[in-house]
Amino acid sequence: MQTFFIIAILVLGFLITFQIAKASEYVAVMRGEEKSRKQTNKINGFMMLVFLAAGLFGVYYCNEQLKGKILGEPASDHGVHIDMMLYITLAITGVVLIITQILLFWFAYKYQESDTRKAYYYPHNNKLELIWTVIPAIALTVLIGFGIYYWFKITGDAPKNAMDVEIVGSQFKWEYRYPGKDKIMGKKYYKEISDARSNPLGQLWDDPANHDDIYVSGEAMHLVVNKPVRLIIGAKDVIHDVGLPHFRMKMDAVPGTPTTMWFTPTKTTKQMREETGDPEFVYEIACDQLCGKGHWSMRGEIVVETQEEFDTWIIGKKPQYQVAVPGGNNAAPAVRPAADSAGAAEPKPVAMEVSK
Ligand SMILES: [Cu+2]
Repeated sequence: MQTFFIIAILVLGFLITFQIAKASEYVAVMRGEEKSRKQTNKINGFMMLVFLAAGLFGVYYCNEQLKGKILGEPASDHGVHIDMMLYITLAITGVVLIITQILLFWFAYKYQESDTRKAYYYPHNNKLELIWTVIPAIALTVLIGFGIYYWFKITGDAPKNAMDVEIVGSQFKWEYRYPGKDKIMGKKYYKEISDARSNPLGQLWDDPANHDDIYVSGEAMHLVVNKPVRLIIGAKDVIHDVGLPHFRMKMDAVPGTPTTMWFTPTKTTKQMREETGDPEFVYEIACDQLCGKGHWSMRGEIVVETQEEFDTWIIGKKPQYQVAVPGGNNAAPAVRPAADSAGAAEPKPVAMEVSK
């Protein structure tokens, strides 16, 4: 029994010694860690300043490098206002960005851990919360208010002298329609869409307004300088988007839901070629909605020209009615049986589509 107690005391003694040794080792490690933490803090604090300087220089450098690549002066009346809104937004957010980033990184450096200073516990201040909530809220409301104003203007009623042009997207091309002499776009029905029957937009031939409508595809859309144009936008398959970067306009093309936007082109293609010094300049229609594997090929062009040039161009076009209904008979059947048109309504594949 005595031997057992002696062994037990020895084991306990060993364990206690072992634990004390281990504990002091931990304390030593912790002391070392504290030292290394303070050192890391100093380095991090300094790196905050380096990051601030590098970041601000980066903003400046990117701007210098890329400023030649922006589109230049807008070529529409709305475009001027939209650019102005963009510049105001950039100016406000730019100033806020620079001030907040300088404060953020400078404070991280200046108020890093110090043995001579204790952190001040400051959990809440209603007045400050109110200020930094209300001021940005007012600023953003004003910016958004201008945005909504122009949005309603652009999507609202076009001026009385505006011309209508229909633009329809499908995988993967743009097609256009002009209303002809009566200035009225004829009615359409999607089941009438048939390339085989020369009716790519599904025009209803029993609507006389369709008889002079001019269908254009495979070439540029033509517009008249300084004449407002209302685009009537549609799609045949998926959602596309009429993106007109030079005019600062864009609008989704949604199947079954026509959308509109109007603007006034203010510079002819010729003028733009002179201004940009680029003899190849063309106004571009870019599909702004990822619409499938051939999305990249949905590039259309717009020619902006004088009224005389436009008249000369359009006079050479034959109304689609005369193509689809030889002899131009008004009694042509309007609605064909669904079974007849179902297969033909499929959008035809275009040569530029990527093969599987
Ligand atoms: Cu598209």
